[in-house]
Amino acid sequence: MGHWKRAILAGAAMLLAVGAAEAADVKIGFIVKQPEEPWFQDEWKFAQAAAKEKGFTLIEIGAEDGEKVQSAIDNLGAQGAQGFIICTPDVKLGPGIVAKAAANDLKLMTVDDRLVDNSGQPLEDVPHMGISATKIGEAVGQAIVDEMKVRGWEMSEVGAIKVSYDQLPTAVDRVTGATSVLEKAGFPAANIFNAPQAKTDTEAALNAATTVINAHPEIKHWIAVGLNDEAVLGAVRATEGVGIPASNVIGVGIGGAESAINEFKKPAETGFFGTVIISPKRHGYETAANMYDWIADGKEPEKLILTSGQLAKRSDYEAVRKDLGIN
Ligand code: FCA
Repeated sequence: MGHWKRAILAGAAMLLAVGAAEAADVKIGFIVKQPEEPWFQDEWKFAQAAAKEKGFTLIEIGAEDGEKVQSAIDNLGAQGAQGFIICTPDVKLGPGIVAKAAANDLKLMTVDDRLVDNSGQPLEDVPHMGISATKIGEAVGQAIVDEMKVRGWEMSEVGAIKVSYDQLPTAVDRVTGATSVLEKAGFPAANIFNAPQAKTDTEAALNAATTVINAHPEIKHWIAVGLNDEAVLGAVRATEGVGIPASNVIGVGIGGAESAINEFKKPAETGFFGTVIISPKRHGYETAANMYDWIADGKEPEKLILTSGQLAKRSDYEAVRKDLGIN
């Protein structure tokens, strides 16, 4: 072997070694708005699986408000991270998050909730993975329409609790998807009652739904929709709180994580009839893996990926979860 050939080979070996050393140095942050919510714990779990597989470090951070988001990003910068994925507590923080990420030289991707600019338009330059909110909402609405038929309910005697959180566009799309299918099926628009929740958790939904139920003693049966399982569970708890039997309630959530599963595992059926299961595996594993490929190989992630969902009921949720690879 000639002198120069050996030199080239040595150079190539060195490059490989540098590449490997870099992989171990990659640090990626995964910031979520509600760390106590099972959906986000699942996202973290699957993001950690990507970290293990690819050999990078994943830093999990919960940030419930704008201030925590700002300090989380600064912390990541100080720790020498190269990028982060965020589900923000407030999509209007968009321009601020972009600026903070740039100031700390961090690559940025969003998950679940898409950042918006000052006029409410999505920040299309930031790679995002979300759910196909309208379609999934429509699946919720269809599941409820089908079950009302099975139970032989007169739609004029049914009230819909629409647990809403209008500052979050994906929440608006989800519930609007559901109510549009209801209305197309002949559900009276006047029987759809708005229950705005102050926060996206079960307690806030329970409070909002209780107000609606108390205001409408004339309603015989109740259905409930919302942006996630927690919202619908809050509405179901509200019906229980005023003594409405489960057979008079059809709630269908979105998510399919532990909150829904615990409900399905209860010995007696509750008003929580089903959920459209979405994939924390795709949202956690894929965003983390895509961020890694971006940092390590300069491979830019797709700007927008929307994932789908699948209806599951008490009777088949285990099979559906297995199907989606989220066991
Ligand atoms: C939003 C909701 C979460 C989850 C996620 C996909 O962030 O708040 O519960 O549904 O979208």
